[in-house]
Amino acid sequence: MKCTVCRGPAIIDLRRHNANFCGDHFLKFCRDQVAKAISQHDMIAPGQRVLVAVSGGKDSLALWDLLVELGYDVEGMTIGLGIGDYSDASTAASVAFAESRGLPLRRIDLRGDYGYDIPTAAAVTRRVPCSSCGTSKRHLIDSAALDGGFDVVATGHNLDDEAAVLLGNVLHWHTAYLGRQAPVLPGRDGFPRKVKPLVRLSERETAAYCVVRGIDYIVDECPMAEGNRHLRYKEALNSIEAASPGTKHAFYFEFLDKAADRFRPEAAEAQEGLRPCATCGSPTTADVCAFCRLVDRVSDADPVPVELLRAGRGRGGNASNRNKNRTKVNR
Ligand code: Q46
Ligand code: ZN
Ligand code: ZN
Repeated sequence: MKCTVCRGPAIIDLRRHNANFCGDHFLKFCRDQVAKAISQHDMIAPGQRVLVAVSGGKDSLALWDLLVELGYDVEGMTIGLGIGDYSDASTAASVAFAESRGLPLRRIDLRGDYGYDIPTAAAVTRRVPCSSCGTSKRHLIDSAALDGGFDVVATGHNLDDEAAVLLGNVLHWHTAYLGRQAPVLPGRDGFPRKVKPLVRLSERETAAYCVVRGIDYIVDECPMAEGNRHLRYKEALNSIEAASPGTKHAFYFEFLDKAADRFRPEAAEAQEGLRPCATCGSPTTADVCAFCRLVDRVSDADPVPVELLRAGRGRGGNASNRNKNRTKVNR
């Protein structure tokens, strides 16, 4: 197998692009795809300060590395969720990456800074872990971006993520979600601008990028994600993609071109009536925002170990219920 560009030995074949690349040209391909996504969707202007949400996984570390390579002014942010060994490994990978490259990393620890962790929150609220996790991550990243004067928040959602979320939203006709599924969410009162520069790269490509760049990322998925619908949608799309390369890309980008605008009114309607939270000032449709209500409810609770939550599925929901709220909704 030869590199399509230089005819040297190729290390990867990309069937949807009908191309093979050597290491150097694969890295160039990844940088070009990210630069193209940023410019096509006006994601980041020159000189803007970017906060990257980092989990220690392949996508967020590849994103951080790519943005630095492309010359952007980037800071990382990681949140210790308290999900057993997974969270320890996640923080360790993020810290090791930042230190090895001398990059700034903001760290928040839910237990140390707010008096709770995700397994405990799931047990106390009796809801799926991804519900309190999503609420916490969104609130803390949004607040850090606004308080820190960042112009934009970048997240590591890749093409597989976006196509799987799109499939889920279509299968259930979540029209308000369809109306705000976009590679860019503009900033407005109380919400920072959010962008997804990896939308033109697949999961396999971000993993290969990390390997070629020598980035040590955590391979294990969050244990709370097992059995969720999002993973099943990815598998379904992967089997279609295997038979027909390029389908995922077409599904997502043709949606953006031809259909997304049709659902904007539903998305706007769902966000009507936002007002400042009485406690923290963040936008909410209630008197007190979901994050402040969560902290109020769970911060004094006795810690629940992640193993207990996983064994006693009833407390956090069964395997399928547990993940019902694990949508990649950004707000
Ligand atoms: S970390 Fe949190 Fe994810 Fe784990 S608990 Fe769910 S939302 S699956 S991206
Ligand atoms: Zn080459
Ligand atoms: Zn609040």
